[in-house]
Amino acid sequence: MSRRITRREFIKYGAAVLGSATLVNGALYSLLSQGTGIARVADETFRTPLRFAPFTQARRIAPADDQEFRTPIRFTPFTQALPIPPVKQPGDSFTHRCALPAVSGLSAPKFYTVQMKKATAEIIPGHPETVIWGYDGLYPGPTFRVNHNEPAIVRFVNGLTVNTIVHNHGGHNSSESDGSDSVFPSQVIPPNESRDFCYGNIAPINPATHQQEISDFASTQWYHDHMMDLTGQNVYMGLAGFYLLTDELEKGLIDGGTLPADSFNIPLVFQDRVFDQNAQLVFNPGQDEFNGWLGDVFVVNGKAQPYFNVQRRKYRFRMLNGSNARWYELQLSSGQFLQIGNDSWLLPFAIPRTSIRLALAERADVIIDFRDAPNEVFLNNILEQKEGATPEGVTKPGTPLLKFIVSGLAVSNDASVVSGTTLRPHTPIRPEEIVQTRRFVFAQDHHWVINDREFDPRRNDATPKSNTAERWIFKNDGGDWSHPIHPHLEAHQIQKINGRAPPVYNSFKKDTTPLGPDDEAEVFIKFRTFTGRYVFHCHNLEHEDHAMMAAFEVVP
Ligand SMILES: [Cu+2]
Repeated sequence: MSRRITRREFIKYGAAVLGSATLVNGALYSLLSQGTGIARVADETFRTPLRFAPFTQARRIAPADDQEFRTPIRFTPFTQALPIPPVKQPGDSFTHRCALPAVSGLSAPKFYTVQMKKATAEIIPGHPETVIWGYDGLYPGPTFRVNHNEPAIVRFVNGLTVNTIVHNHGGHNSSESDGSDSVFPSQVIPPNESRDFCYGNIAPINPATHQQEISDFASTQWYHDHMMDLTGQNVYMGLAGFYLLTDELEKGLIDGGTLPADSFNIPLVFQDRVFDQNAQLVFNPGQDEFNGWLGDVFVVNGKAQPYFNVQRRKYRFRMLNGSNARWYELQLSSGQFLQIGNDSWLLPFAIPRTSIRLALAERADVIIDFRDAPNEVFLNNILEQKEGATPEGVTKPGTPLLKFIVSGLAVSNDASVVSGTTLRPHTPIRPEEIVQTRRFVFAQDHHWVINDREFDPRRNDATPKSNTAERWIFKNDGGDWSHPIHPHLEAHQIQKINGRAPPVYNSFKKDTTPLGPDDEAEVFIKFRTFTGRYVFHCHNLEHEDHAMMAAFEVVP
């Protein structure tokens, strides 16, 4: 039975954490929160049972006892440049057993090899390098840039000491290459082994025409670890990167001068981390009863509070919330965003936004116009969050995550995109296509559950028929938690949030739908191209790891 638990009074972060992190002009930045009186959990019945390979691998990455909960070191922010992850280059072909989708028009695949390994990186300026686990030893991993209909066969080699598996988030891929160990255990990559993942880089296939639905072709995916029970740890240690796709339609927008060229197209992943006195990562989510592990150091592309030099022109940023449990609401100190994409997909038209909230794993593809900007512009997080369970209210001006240093004269002939500019067409799933309604309730019952049950990889909780559309209702039964829900394989379209139409920017394609406390979302989802087993789950990585996941099987 689902049991409602009121907001607990224990294991709270110090109330001053985010307040003390607020700064605008780059003065010395104290990360040390004061007076964090950490109490032990009183409610023993609350324990997550950890039924799936509990603690078989190091969960506690660095000593993190109750007295060493917050990052005890300081640094001066905005003294180091924003790192831009390198573009992953294809290499020699290799023998593989991948089944690429049966689609006409595919070109020869490109072959990539990625080595997962331990490395070090200077995350906090002026402090020792931090041990990370990176794709190719990089944090974040290299950025894939791939073309429509040009398959990528990626061999991931595990040079770490933990099991891994790779999920290409937002991808439309076979079950085998989807990267969920729970439904495809043979794709788990044990230490010193490798597995191949085959990405067709196609759009879903319309069964009537046998043509790809170009309206559903993705732009901004990200790849990250997806090992049940270890996802939070593995992503926290650095296993995440961007996977960007493009097609003729998007190239046309760029070549025609509507969208900025690739050199002004920058990925930004926002993450929060805790460090010890030696600048090493601290991770111990059990300390907060798996509500979600929050950091107190804000990291963008693997660097704590960097700066980025920009010209007076329009830039395109792929903004990703890559944190374990922290939500963001992003706002500029001057100017506003022009949103051109939501999660993986370009929007049908550009939408101005004064601030953008990103739940876990959500992305916003935005244009920032610096032509009339002052010499310094801060990208601020105005959302307060003191515990992993859920964000709180908005606070201004918030915490600056990134400083843009703007210089030069405004360019003429800049990208032409403005509010309302047409981007990718949207083909809605129509109500008359719906053949089935399913309801999923996300709750807390000693552990994180869906419809009162924790995840069991042997069980299918839905068996949609291929080439049909369904109505899925996601209900958050908890007044104290938020859950961003992510079904694999397909986009979904939000019809209603709490009985009302969603805001326009959330009314097209999504791959992650945030549920605030007590929220109910109704979405349409259509299952195309592939049959087989997939999962959907909460994307708070601690909730996901502790059983808030379900499997579904697309059947012929
Ligand atoms: Cu959750």
